[in-house]
Amino acid sequence: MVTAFITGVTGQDGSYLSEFLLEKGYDVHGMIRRGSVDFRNRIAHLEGHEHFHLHYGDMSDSMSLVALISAIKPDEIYNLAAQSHVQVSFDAPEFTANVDATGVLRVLEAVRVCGLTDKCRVYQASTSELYGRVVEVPQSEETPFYPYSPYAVAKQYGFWIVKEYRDAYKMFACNGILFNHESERRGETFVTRKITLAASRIAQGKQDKLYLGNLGSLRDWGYAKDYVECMWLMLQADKPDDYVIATGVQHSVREFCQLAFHYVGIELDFKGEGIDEVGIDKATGREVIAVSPDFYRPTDVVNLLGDPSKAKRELGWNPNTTPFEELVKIMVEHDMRKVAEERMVETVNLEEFLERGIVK
Ligand code: F7E
Repeated sequence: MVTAFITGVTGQDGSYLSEFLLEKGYDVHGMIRRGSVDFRNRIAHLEGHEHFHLHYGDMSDSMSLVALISAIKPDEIYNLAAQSHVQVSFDAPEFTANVDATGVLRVLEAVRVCGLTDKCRVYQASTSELYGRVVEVPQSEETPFYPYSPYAVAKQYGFWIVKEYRDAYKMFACNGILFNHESERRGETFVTRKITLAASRIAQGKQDKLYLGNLGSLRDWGYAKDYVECMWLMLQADKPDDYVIATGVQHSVREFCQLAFHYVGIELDFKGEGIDEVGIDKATGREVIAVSPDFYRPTDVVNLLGDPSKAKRELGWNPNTTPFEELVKIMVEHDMRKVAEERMVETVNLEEFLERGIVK
């Protein structure tokens, strides 16, 4: 039986990857952090499975990583744990560096000091944010990096330390340069989920307006469930390498809004520019989207489009299993059901709280 160790198991990708590996007959071990609130909802349905095990540990705690890796002796490690919110990385840059940069080193060193360098294969969750202030469009494995946030700078260290361990110690370690990947399990403050939840609440009369930042930002959005397969494929290859994982199709935040609102039965018209731009419900003339400076970033990455040719060619991965339109539909249908179960917004403060997106 193949044994996998997943850091970040409670996240969107960790939960899909656990399901995927369990289905393949793996013994899956996940690392969780102790917290005062329950954040295990994405994996609750897996708890109790005879081959699914959870352990306490932390990316900032070398000893816990060494203890877990030496006890589990995994064949494959998927390092998905991160402070993954780009805007939050401006507010907590040191924490982000500790987890997203040095944390990767801790995992690699744990593998080495436990004597597992030859046995254990390592997948590192790298990111399209490395391309940052892009120097070319589309971006491939050959495109130079230009990280443009504390998050991306930390992830750049993670990327290079993986390459270093591959060269220096001949470790089977790979970087998956994943472009944005979304789903009905996406965190509620990332832009796609924020939009599908707000569209659902507005359609059901539970929210008045959605406040967003840069509507012109362009992203290559794929379905997270499809992307976890590629993480696994990378570790099954003959040799370790780095791969761009993307759909090769690009849309703006504005287009995402238009489609999500369309699926809840609201056709949008956008008027104005920059901070004055608004989204209007064509049928009623009501303003349902407005721009707020709260959601602008000090430096923003605005033109991401991936070229997944290498993953397609070398790993046989299909980048277009779930097209953009279907992804948005899956998310909206899920959130329409979720919102239908929510109680009515009762107080002015709570309403404001919801409208403004709670936190960035
Ligand atoms: O922003 C713009 C925002 O927060 C997308 C993470 O998984 O993918 C993710 O990072 C774009 C940005 O994701 C709002 O300025 C406008 O240009 O959904 P996001 P992200 O920053 O691309 C990469 C691949 C990762 O590695 C990260 O871990 O949308 N935007 N208005 C907004 N973004 C948010 N969050 N909220 C807004 O109101």
